[in-house]
Amino acid sequence: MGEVRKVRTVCRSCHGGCGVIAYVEDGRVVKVEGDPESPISHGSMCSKGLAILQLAYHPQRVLHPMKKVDGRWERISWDEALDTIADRFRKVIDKYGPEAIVIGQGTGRDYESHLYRFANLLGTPNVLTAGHMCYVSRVGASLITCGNLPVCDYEGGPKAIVLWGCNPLWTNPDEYKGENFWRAYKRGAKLVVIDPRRGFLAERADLWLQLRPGTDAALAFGFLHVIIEEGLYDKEFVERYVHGWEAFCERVREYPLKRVSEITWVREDLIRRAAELYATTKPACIHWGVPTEQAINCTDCTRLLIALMAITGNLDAPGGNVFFVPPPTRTVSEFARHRDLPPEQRAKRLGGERYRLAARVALITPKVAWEAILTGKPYPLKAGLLCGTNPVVTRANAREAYEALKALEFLVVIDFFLTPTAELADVFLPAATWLEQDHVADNWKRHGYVLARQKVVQIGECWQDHKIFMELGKRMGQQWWDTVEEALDYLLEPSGLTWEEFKKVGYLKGEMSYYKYRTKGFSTPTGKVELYCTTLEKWGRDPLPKYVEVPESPLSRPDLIGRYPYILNAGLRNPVYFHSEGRQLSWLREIRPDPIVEIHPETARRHGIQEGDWVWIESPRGRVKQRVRLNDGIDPRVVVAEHGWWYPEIEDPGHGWDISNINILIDNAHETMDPVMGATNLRVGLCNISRCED
Ligand SMILES: Nc1nc2c(c(=O)[nH]1)N[C@H]1C(S)=C(S)[C@@H](COP(=O)(O)OP(=O)(O)OC[C@H]3O[C@@H](n4cnc5c(=O)[nH]c(N)nc54)[C@H](O)[C@@H]3O)O[C@H]1N2
Ligand SMILES: Nc1nc2c(c(=O)[nH]1)N[C@H]1C(S)=C(S)[C@@H](COP(=O)(O)OP(=O)(O)OC[C@H]3O[C@@H](n4cnc5c(=O)[nH]c(N)nc54)[C@H](O)[C@@H]3O)O[C@H]1N2
Ligand code: SF4
Ligand SMILES: [Mo]
Repeated sequence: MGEVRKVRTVCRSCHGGCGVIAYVEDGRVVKVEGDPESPISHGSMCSKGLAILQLAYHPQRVLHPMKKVDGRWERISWDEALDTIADRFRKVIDKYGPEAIVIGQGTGRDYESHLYRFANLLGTPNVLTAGHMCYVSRVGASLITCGNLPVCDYEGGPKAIVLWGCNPLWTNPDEYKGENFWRAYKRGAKLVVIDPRRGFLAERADLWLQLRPGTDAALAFGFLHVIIEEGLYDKEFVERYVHGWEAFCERVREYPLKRVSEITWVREDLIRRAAELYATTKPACIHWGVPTEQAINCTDCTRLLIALMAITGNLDAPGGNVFFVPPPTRTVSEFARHRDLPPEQRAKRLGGERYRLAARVALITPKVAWEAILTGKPYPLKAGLLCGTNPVVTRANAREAYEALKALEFLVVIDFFLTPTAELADVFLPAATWLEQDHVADNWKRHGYVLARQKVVQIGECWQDHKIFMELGKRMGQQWWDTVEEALDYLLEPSGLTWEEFKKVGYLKGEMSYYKYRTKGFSTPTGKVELYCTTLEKWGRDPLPKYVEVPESPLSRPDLIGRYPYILNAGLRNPVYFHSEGRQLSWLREIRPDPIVEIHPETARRHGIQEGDWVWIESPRGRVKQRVRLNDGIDPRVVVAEHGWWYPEIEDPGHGWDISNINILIDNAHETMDPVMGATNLRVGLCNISRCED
């Protein structure tokens, strides 16, 4: 037995944040455990975080760069890999311009600063993320409505909590841990759960609103209707800090409870009681989840929920939805040098004219990328670099994503494993996990924290993503630092700390203050909460929110309902997997061996299906199979399926990406997407089910 060394660091097997103590023996991590001193997690860790040991030392993990030669992977050196990429990128730039290169990532992984800097200095406006339908869409809609993202102040002691399409105990999303919610709930807060599915929290809720999937914006109108009609709003706040109140009220009047109830399937009296509970219990917060964004009403739904927070006086009030103050470090946008992207390049952003809000937050929706690759319009995309994303499994209309990525002339993928997406690449670069990197982790900045994630070990030849962007950037003639640490010093400079010093401190917390609008106003063009949005108006869009029917629903597509009679609610998470990750880790796979589709027992009876059967789920775009679990906590008209499935154990290069991948079934036509954000309607469609005979 060698000597055991303990290193304090921060997990990022989900969006991250939990404090970790890693035990190292002979240069190998032998154990990780929760750090009791972490202000975020207080010593707890989940299955995904603990499984990092299996991931980091997994036999299928790729530990060196590779290139594809005649359809087979060959090991190469970092020098050769980076020179090859720089050379190919330069050729594309010479011939088509930098905009012909798409730079992509998936969900937030604390390297946006570096990825965006690389893209901006390269001169391409075409950055593809998950932000069009997740989180960044929420941030964007918040920016144009109230200037900043409102976050639940669980620490401030809410007396009522509305979980609006959010399941924090399973998902620990963004800048939250389920733990924050649970503490506030245990202190006696009332709970309203808005969810089509009766889960652990719906069972415990004071009120559970089982809405039809995808109708959240209509339900929000119902809440507003009650609050305005009964005069339960904060009149002083509305008078002083709201822009467009009269026009907004007029719009709300178009949604009486009867209409809302018909759209949402929620009983009128239940909507009324929930709205009253929220408006009369002070303070109260709304925790919104990603299903409210993966919809045609993405932007408007966010705006409606902000309206609820604002007019009840809960915005930036202790225990309400607040604007946490981040610690003094350099912002991502400054580090990324967004201003250095020349205006003529910015103007070329794919879909930028149509999806103005997406352009405002510097991203594109995948649809326009696939179109540019497959049709050459409005101009061709020729090369791509994807870091930490598996769009073949995680994006709408997966077959189109697959065809498009296959058609790219040159593709680089940065990952741990050869995923179905990585198999389409020409060059593969091996990324370091969170155990193998030094970084100022900032996914928690909107909750007031940045955290020191320090390198515990080196494994194989893997590099942390930040270093990959730096070294590739330098080869492309960009201005970067010599080392990862120097870049971190630059990030930390406003705090007065160097990376070496910050590592010892562990984290920084911004100093919180409430009601900042009383002295500074809201950071919008009118300085107020814009329920009537002047930015949308400037863009020639409806400045007031509205409900648009789900694009593929029994109401909007009666022509499909005979063949596809069920509403598919796609993308239920489970506690052990993060999207398409983790299927190769036996600790996790033992818990969840198969993709699960939930159906109501009545539905099962109708089709002669039993618990555990494999079933085909079919939509107008194809069919995939998953395994049935019966759940009487969903509506018999709804089918709830998991996303993210592929089979690492299948050896051919497709790795079974088309067997159980629910996103093959999901549409991504422009008409189905949010008109300003390009959010894909990932969560809801029509489907049929039938027992697999084989
Ligand atoms: N374990 C695990 N954790 C994760 C992830 C993961 O894949 N696995 N993914 C991460 C990511 S990137 C994200 S964005 C977050 C998302 O995390 P959350 O925001 O919590 O969202 P979900 O878990 O997708 O859905 C939350 C709840 O919304 C319900 N729901 C489904 N459709 C609708 C609808 O139309 N309206 C309403 N009101 N409710 C609906 C679901 O039944 C579910 O109970 O989780 C993050 N954390
Ligand atoms: N139908 C349906 N589809 C959905 C959803 C849904 O609710 N329903 N949810 C959507 C949402 S909210 C999101 S955010 C997207 C997520 O979409 P993605 O981000 O594409 O999904 P992941 O599977 O988490 O990540 C892809 C890859 O990143 C790799 N990876 C993990 N960490 C790192 C790292 O640090 N560096 C590098 N280089 N690679 C890393 C993993 O090995 C994995 O192969 O999925 C979306 N897809
Ligand atoms: S919740 Fe996220 S950060 Fe915490 S241990 Fe689990 S995977 Fe890691
Ligand atoms: Mo997400």
